[in-house]
Amino acid sequence: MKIGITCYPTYGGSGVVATELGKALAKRGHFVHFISYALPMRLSGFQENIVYHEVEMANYPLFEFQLYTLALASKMVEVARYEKLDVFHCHYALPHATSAYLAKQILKDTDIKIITTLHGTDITLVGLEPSFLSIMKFSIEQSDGVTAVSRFLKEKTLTNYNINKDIEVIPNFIDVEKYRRDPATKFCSRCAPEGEKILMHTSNFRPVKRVADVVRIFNEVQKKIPSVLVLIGDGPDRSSCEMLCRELGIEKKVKFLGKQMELVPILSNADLFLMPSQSESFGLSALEAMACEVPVISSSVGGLPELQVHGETGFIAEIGDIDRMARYAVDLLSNPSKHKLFAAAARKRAVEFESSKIIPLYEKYYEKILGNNS
Ligand code: GMT
Repeated sequence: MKIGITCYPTYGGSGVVATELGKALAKRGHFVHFISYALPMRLSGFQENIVYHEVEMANYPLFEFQLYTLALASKMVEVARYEKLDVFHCHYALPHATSAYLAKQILKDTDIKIITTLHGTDITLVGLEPSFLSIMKFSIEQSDGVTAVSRFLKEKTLTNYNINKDIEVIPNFIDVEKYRRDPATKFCSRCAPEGEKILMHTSNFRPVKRVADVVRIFNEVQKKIPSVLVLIGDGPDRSSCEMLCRELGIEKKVKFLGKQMELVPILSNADLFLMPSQSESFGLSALEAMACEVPVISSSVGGLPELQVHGETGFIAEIGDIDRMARYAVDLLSNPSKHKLFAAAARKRAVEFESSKIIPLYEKYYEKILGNNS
């Protein structure tokens, strides 16, 4: 198949899923064309069957705001026509599915299909803005196929937008060969020189991630257990979290690593992963941690209970219940045999989301939407 993938190229779950999917599809013999405004973060290096097409932005003094949706649609038309694409696969609905709809109108002489994969904040936050509600509903309804990364997200989409459409649930996936604990890595030995327990969190530091809760949970834990907190990523809440660490007097025990490309050597040092999000449609970073044998303490929101097994791979608590999450953390960190069982269970659960099991679900779905599933 010839597949045009559009995603956000930056640090973020939807871009990671889109890029890893494209790379896996290319390895399986499909031709994949990435269409975006920048090279997707995980798309470095040459790979057979993959081409990247950059959306060029027209600059004209009259355009106070750049016309990305239109520029993207134009590039989609160009790539589809000359590369004879079978399908546009849009990751994150806005504006990608809208641009694809526009492109498809221009490509009326072709039979190109649109598949939109919903990832989370496109449905739970951005699309609910009153100014976007109708365009979101329209773009989803006009897609030939729609997938969501959890049952939770599927239900939210149907009810939030009052949509009557088949939505296929295809969860996030992980390369469990690449994401496996490597005991040889000593990445964090400087962070925890006295053998302290290491708690970790990865995110884009947006309010939805509640990173301040991560800091507060750690503050409780470090009172009882010698420990350090390693925070990976960057975003709007980072400065206020750094400030909070200073206010709590724990700044020496908290390491902000910023954005990191290679997570396995870091995760391989973690004892516990914290994800107290306000909303989380799946929780890809929790899956990455679990694959590296790191138990997770998370909130009970969204798709997290579809990933995590409470009392086996980690613990789940109500949003904002810092005390309970801290108690769970102390319980696990002070009980080595229990921790070992949880770490093994986390890895075992992650293996259920192995790429080789999930990628064929996308292929099968493409076939269905293209009408090749005789
Ligand atoms: O929350 C992020 O890290 C970014 C966001 C995105 O769309 O880039 O992630 C969403 O998509 C991921 C991949 O499908 C999911 O694993 C995340 O749970 C989801 N984030 C939220 O729902 C907040």
